[in-house]
Amino acid sequence: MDDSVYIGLGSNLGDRMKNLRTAAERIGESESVIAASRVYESPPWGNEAQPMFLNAAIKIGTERDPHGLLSSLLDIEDDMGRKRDAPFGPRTIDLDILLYKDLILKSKNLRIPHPRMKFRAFVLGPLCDIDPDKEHPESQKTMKDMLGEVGSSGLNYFGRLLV
Ligand code: PH2
Ligand code: MG
Ligand code: MG
Repeated sequence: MDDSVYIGLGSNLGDRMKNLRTAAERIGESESVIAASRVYESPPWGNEAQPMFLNAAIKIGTERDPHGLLSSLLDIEDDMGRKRDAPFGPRTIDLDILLYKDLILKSKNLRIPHPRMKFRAFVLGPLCDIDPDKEHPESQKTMKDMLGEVGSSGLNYFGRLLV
């Protein structure tokens, strides 16, 4: 049984690095942060007419259930001024539950594993920094193999998340 929970962080508005760090600190106030990835810059996926993104991931231990964790992440997004306009549009901060233990969950407002992570180097790259041999609970593929499939072109090292 794997108890790890992985959160994806993204920002493409304002001081992007500061936004990622503030969000990681805020998460650390209520969860235990076990590991952090590096920070990467990549072009916007899905809606190309917007600024470049910074992305990272953290591994946490949590006592919250998935919906409880989601609502605490949404509170942090709201506190940090996140506006919810266009799907895939620009955002000060985006906090996504990527993997929650070995759970597969398909509810109306929450799907775990994150349904688009398998297509996204900006999610898989950070996860590979933390746990390259972690298996996806549906495909049983490792993060490393999944990153190999999508390739990491366009994903550029930008800096460290935690200093
Ligand atoms: N998030 C999106 C849409 N497109 N592109 C990149 N590079 N990084 C993101 O985090 C991202 C995106 C909506 O969640
Ligand atoms: Mg997202
Ligand atoms: Mg989101």
